[in-house]
Amino acid sequence: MHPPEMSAHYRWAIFCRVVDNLGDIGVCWRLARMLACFHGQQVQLWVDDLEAFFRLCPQARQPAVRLTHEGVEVCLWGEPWLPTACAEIVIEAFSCDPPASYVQTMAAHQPSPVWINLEYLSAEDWVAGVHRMRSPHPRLPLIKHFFCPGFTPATGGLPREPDLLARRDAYGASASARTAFLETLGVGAAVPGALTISLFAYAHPDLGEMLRCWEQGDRPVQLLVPQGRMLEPIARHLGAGRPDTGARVQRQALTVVALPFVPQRDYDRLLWSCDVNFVRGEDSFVRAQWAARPMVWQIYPQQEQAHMLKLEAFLQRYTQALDDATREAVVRFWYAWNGQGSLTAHWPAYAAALPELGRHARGWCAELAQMEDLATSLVNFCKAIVKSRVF
Ligand code: TRH
Repeated sequence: MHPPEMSAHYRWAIFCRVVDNLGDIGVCWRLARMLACFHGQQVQLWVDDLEAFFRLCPQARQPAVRLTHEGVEVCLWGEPWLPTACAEIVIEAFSCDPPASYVQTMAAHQPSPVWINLEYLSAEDWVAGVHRMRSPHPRLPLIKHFFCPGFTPATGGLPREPDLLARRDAYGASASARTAFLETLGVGAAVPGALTISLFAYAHPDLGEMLRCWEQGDRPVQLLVPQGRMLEPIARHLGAGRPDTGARVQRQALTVVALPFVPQRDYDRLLWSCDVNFVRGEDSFVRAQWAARPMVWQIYPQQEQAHMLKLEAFLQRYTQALDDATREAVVRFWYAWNGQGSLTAHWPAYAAALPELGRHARGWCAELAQMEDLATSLVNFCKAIVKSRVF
């Protein structure tokens, strides 16, 4: 990573609405933390659902509507909005519309704050055209800039802590670190020869079919499932009650272990511990790429199947360097995991391709790591605007 040129400390406000799930706060918290910890910025994170934040950061939990954690001031974005001093850089995550009175304060501020709309991640080609685009406010003297994370240097890049890959490699070099970490999650003795899979997903109508396939497979599968909406249907399939954290249920070749919901700072180590990671949404999807292991992505479903275009766009980039057979194995299984195609028909080819996919995942990760990371490109972009407004 290139160290940011900006040594000045600016006041940042990040606005986050938790629409559903954990991706909105997952991305915002990660970005806020990176700006504070690695770029020395003064960051306020306004979130309308503190519970969602505490789920990711249980160690920060306290009965307060404002707290400081890892150098970030985390504040409840409550209603009504109380007058608050304006930051120099305002990030509106995913078009969440900061409070109207805060926008008025921004308009009255001299010089105008930098206003960024941080977009959702997409591998589609249009992203490069929208990234950094200016959008003047229809009435107020304010300009909003679109900032798009992405997979090419023409975008804002991906969130990546500067020490992430070194920490991953150190962890990977220590079998005892892996065993010790998995023990903290209640994963007991390893199943000999097993394929260890982490599973984080939305509901899937054919999940039972997939589980049966793993039960009946030649290779043992150890399925690690953090607390969340997957455990209920898995328990139903297994004919068990909802497994408590630490519960371990075995059916033929399949062993399911119910994990706690892992704090976000530990989730990487779960991904680094597995042979295959099933991930979803945005943030876990990016972390699985930094884990440099085979992964299966369940994209956040949108109306009228709009998400399938995004899936296709990513697959086109991700599988470009693969031979035809391996590409087909990935594309077919990922489509099946996203509701188009048979999971059981396509799992064997995907499983057979895993050694090749492991090599590929390392190459893909190394390529992505050449790009400037999201926080650094944001800092450099905002610095240039601040400078142009002051002088
Ligand atoms: O929760 P998600 O489905 O979030 C989605 C997407 O962001 C989607 O784009 C957005 O529109 C929608 O939310 C509203 O998946 P995502 O993005 O992977 O976020 C999950 C977060 O939870 C991520 O930061 C990783 C974290 N996590 C843990 O910290 N511990 C865990 O045990 C697990 C399974 C996840």
